[in-house]
Amino acid sequence: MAPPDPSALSEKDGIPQPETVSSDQAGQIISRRQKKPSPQTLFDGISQSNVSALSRAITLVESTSPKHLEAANQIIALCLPRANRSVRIGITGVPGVGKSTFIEAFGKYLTGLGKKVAVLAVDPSSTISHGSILGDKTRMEDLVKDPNAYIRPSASGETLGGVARKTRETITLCEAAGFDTIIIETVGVGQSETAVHSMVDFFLLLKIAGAGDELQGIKRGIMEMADAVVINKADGDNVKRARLAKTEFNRALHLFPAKKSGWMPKVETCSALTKDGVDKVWGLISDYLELVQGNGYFADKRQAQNQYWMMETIHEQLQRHFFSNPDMVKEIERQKTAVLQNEISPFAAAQSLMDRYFNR
Ligand SMILES: Nc1nc2c(ncn2[C@@H]2O[C@H](COP(=O)(O)OP(=O)(O)OP(=O)(O)O)[C@@H](O)[C@H]2O)c(=O)[nH]1
Ligand SMILES: [Mg+2]
Repeated sequence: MAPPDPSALSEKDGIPQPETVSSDQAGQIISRRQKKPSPQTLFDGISQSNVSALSRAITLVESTSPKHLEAANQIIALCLPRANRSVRIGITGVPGVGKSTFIEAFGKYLTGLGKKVAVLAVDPSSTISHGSILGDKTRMEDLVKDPNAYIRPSASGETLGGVARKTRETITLCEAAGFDTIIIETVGVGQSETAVHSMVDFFLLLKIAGAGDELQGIKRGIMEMADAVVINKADGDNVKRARLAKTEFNRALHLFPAKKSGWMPKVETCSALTKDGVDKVWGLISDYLELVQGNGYFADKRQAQNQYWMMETIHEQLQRHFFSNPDMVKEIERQKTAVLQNEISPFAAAQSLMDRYFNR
């Protein structure tokens, strides 16, 4: 036996590994934990309405890594035949109008009717804020806890085109997971309403009663897109003003040309806080669906949207490819300087960049 080490700093050997933990098995657990589920495994989970499989698949769809793109595309291809059996509702309105509060009340009402509700968002500004819905989860307290609801914040870190495409693919995944009512929220700024309008069946503009100048500051385009205007916060002292606003909006909507759907946009008042009128909003959406499913417009619109998104995806990927090419990045900077110094016309500079990109 070796004599004990006299140093005070000496350490004893640790206790040996107990036999019950086999290093073989421990290794297996670690490797299983690290293994990414295959697209088929995720799809199987999604078709069994497994929300964690759904979330993992959405994360793949949202990833910008080319590695994930292939897996994401495979999952979407598997999900497509199961998708489409849903109603997609877009909701827009300026900050503070009550979108989150309304979606909470409306979502709870719908799950109460036995529906499965997914709430998504298109919010390209969320790169910094990490999605308004996320901060909002406190405002959707009941809906978050509802097993028949799924809330997912906006994809971030990209252009509007990128965020919108990913949201559209996320719709497919949610539908395959059995969500039959998809609500897509967007803040009424920039072009995001147009993007949301092009992926939904029904587009709802949320407003509050102002000081009698209801139509001021509303972009004409948004009014034209709206299938319904809902005047929120019609409670307390506001009820009368909300009613007046309803009349004014009704009058204004009649001035727009008839929609291809044959639907005359409706105006309704509600209070997301007291939940008063939330049922009427669903009532008018149901009327709309009955009309457009009957006259074929519902299916036609979805077909047109599919083609639109094919073209959008091409635009987006071409742009990304062009602008992320390191050689082009350098060359663009060079040409920008040349344009600035009047050495070349903007059109000639653009042409020279295109020629270089396409090796002409
Ligand atoms: N009185 C009343 N207040 C409401 C109603 N709906 C929402 N609010 C209040 O209005 C404020 C803004 O509501 P949000 O639901 O956060 O509005 P939002 O449109 O989601 O706002 P952003 O997320 O910032 O775009 C909150 O203080 C709500 O409590 C309503 O029907 N009546
Ligand atoms: Mg909100």
